Amino acid sequence: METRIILHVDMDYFYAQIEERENPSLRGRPVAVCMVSAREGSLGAIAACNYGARHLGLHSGMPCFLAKKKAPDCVFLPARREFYVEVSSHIMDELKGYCDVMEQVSVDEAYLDVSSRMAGFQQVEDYLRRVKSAVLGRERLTCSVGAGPNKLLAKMASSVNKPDGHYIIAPDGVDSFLLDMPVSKLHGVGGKTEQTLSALGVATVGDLRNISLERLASDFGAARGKLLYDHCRGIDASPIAEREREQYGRLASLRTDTRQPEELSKSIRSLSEDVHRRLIAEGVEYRTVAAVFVLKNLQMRARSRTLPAPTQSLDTLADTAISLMKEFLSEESSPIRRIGVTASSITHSTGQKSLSEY
Ligand code: DCP
Ligand code: MG
Ligand code: MG
Repeated sequence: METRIILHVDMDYFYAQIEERENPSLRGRPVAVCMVSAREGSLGAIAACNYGARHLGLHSGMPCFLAKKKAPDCVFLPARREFYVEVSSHIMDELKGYCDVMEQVSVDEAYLDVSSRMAGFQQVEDYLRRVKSAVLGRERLTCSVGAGPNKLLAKMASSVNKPDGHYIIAPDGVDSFLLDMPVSKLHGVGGKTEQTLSALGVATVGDLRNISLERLASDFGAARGKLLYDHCRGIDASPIAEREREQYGRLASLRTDTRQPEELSKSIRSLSEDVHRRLIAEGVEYRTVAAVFVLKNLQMRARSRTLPAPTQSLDTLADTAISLMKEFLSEESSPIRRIGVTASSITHSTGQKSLSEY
């Protein structure tokens, strides 16, 4: 296989950084974004922390009530997941322009195959800076980017100089990057694997190279054994697998908090037009429509409906979202601050229009 050039882009403290951007008075303060249990309205676990909050010992996954005890001066905010997903989709659209194939792996990270965009690794640094400034220009958010000859190394590289950093592992730098690294830092080596390896006298990635494939296969099974054998050598042939986007959505703030059906309908129509444009551009159909509501107290609610068959219709999208909005108004009494429309259950359009669409 020819040498590939793979980038891994990962946004810095993603949810928390978005909240800082939205509210500049948060800058310089420790901030944690908490998942909220929709039913009880109570705080669950921390989803994201900015670096100030990390210095106070907070981390994602930590229960929020514990975090509040540990760091009472930290700002705790409820997660606005749909909004972050919306921001994420703009970033992913931007990144797509910088590669031939892209694989989005989570809300804030993606692999980009940029092999055809440059002559070799000596040009990567320049390119990384361009990618970072494109993301910053589009969404005013920083990210960290790693480059390597495969996904394994690109991913490890992106975390080396986090936040707002970049790091490049060229093919001739793979060994010096890996050899002295603690084996626990190798992708896929968790606590239990680390223990088993330690019993074999393995502390560093370099030590792991001394263990035979047969031995690894007998201790970890054929598939995992082979993976460990390859990964400690910096080998990873896995392809960049483009994934279908799961949903297309738009969210917008209303001029004032409102419960006026006419005004909400108008917003829904215009958001639907945006979503529809993207569906057409990518040649896809949707089967599920959701209307999303951010209430006055910033809590988020959604109502969704699945249609009998996939469609690309703009009217169906808008009308369904409007009827969901009316249902919502009859059930909830809070004014609405932001409103959104999403289309999901995405499939590729067959190109055949049903008679009713002519
Ligand atoms: N996330 C979450 N729950 C977790 C971990 C993450 O909800 N247990 C969400 C919030 C994060 C986002 O996913 O902002 C991205 O996750 P990352 O692991 O990339 O973490 P961050 O972007 O927050 O921080 P970093 O700067 O380390 O990438
Ligand atoms: Mg991140
Ligand atoms: Mg991430």
